[in-house]
Amino acid sequence: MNIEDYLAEKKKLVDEALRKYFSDNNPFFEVMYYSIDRGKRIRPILAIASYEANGGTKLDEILSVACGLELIHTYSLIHDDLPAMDNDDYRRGKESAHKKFGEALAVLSGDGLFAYAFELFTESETNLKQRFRVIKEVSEAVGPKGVVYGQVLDIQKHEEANPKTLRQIHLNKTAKFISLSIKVGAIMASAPDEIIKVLEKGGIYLGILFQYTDDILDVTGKKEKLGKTPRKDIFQEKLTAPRVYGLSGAKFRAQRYAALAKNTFHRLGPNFELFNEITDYVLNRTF
Ligand code: GRG
Repeated sequence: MNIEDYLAEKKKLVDEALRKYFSDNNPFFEVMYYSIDRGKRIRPILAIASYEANGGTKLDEILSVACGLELIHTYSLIHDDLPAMDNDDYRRGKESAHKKFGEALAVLSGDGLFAYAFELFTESETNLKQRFRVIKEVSEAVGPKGVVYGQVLDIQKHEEANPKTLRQIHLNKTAKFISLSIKVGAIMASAPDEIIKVLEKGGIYLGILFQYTDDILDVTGKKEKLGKTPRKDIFQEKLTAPRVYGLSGAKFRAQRYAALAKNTFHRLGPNFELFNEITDYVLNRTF
């Protein structure tokens, strides 16, 4: 199966599970689902891919955890779009949550998704030890030691194009969450710690690559294809890879991070070959 087909197949599984988690509930679930709908599902797909590569076979077990990751990711997008943060009216090819429902419901949607994610992480009573570890790892990666800190750095005014600050933003805002997604799949499949460590390292390189391509697409991408507003980083004078290294420098460094990720995943043998293909897909992505 080629990588596009693989990603489409897993995305379908995640989309179906998400629909299930947002059905038969009070009308606020529809409000939250509006923002959940239409994502690329990269993080849950990475969790599933890692679970399967590590020999996991119980799809339902990993799906609830994978969907929880997508809920947290979506909460961060909703809050990022708010007027108090990046102030963006367009997300996932439609009006962002505050534009559609007003700021109060957008804030509450984010809050609701964040809490509901942790309910999904505890969904099954089996693998209690793994689930406890997943919750600990998630809390670390998406909270003040990870995504939230990355956002704190991202919203600051950066007069200087400092490469060290750029790396801190990329690492915390994006890479730790991407790496976490791979890690939780491995934890849920009871992978040995030596493998988890290598996956985590490869995941950090892949995550930095993901943010490089995000920064590059902000310069080169089209609104319809991206589903979000391009050129916002330039307009808001954000600290991005093209600002620090120039567009061609950023593209060159993206290739270097892809090579670092692939060399790392390669150490794990043929079962993990898929991660090399995912890395190339991220390097060459157009949305
Ligand atoms: C508000 C705590 C808080 C954090 C916000 C998500 C975020 C941090 C900022 C949004 C801007 C940004 C470039 C974040 C880096 C992560 C990233 C590349 C998000 C976009 O993820 P995709 O491309 O989006 O996977 P879809 O919509 O496909 O899920």
